[in-house]
Amino acid sequence: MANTTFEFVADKGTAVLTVTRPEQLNALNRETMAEIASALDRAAGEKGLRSLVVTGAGAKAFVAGADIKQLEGLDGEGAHRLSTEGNRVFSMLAELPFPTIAAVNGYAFGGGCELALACDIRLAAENASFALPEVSLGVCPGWGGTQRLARLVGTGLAAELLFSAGRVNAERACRIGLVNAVHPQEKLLEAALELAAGIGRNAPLAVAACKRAMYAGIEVPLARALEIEAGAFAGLFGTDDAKKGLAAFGNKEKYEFAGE
Ligand code: CO8
Repeated sequence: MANTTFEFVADKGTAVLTVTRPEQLNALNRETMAEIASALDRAAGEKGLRSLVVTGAGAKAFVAGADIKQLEGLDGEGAHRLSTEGNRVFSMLAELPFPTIAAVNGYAFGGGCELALACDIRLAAENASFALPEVSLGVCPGWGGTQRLARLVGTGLAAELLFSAGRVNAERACRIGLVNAVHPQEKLLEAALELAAGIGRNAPLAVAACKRAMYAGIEVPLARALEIEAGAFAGLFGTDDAKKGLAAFGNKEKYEFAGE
């Protein structure tokens, strides 16, 4: 993979997907998107994987957006194809059956911001900067930006960011809930891996059930959402992990969840 790397850490419990086009500030061209898709395919099929960290190479950028050079000259049909294909890839990321953490180590603009938004959790380096600058280029976000941002921070803040194309620094991003925490640049990956390891110590099927129920639930009325949660809760009682985890508490023992 020339434009991305995919590595396992922590006894294969966590994988790190890094976009590696630092000379272009990790901008996403077609090849890079295809590589991300195949890395996500691999992650989805990897038994025992409990989390994925997504980051960018270098000290300047997470991902500075879709590769603008590939947008020039597109007609409506080509733009629709590119949007649909990007949405397919980012939805693969969003729908992975385990948690995903964006370690945003610099510029997260346009498609880069949308990549971070497709993750479950965002951590930022102090130098991180977020923007959806598409309207300043005469276009609008096409990889989920108008949808996932509004769902995350609400329509008022999303409207400001979308309409102004303005930048949000790490401190403000944290204040408005766009990121969960801010770390010094050199500690960011370590913080992401530590969070991933902590999540990985919990029962994977239970974590997956939380993820499914949470995202399915926010799309429907609360009464239906609570039914979804009840179904998720009930479903876990057939698992070994629930039986052993609950029994271990009573016995004052520590149980290492096997994901079964
Ligand atoms: N695309 C292509 N190349 C880029 C991009 C990008 N998004 N961002 C940076 N680069 C390249 C630059 O062209 C430059 O290359 P070269 O050295 O060959 O000239 C190199 O990276 C370094 O960049 P700069 O010299 O500009 O670095 P600076 O530190 O001066 O500036 C910035 C950094 C502020 C991040 C600046 O590069 C910038 O403004 N980049 C563009 C940011 C942007 O507008 N991103 C949004 C793009 S649109 C988008 O993402 C739409 C997503 C939805 C697509 C839907 C498909 C239909």
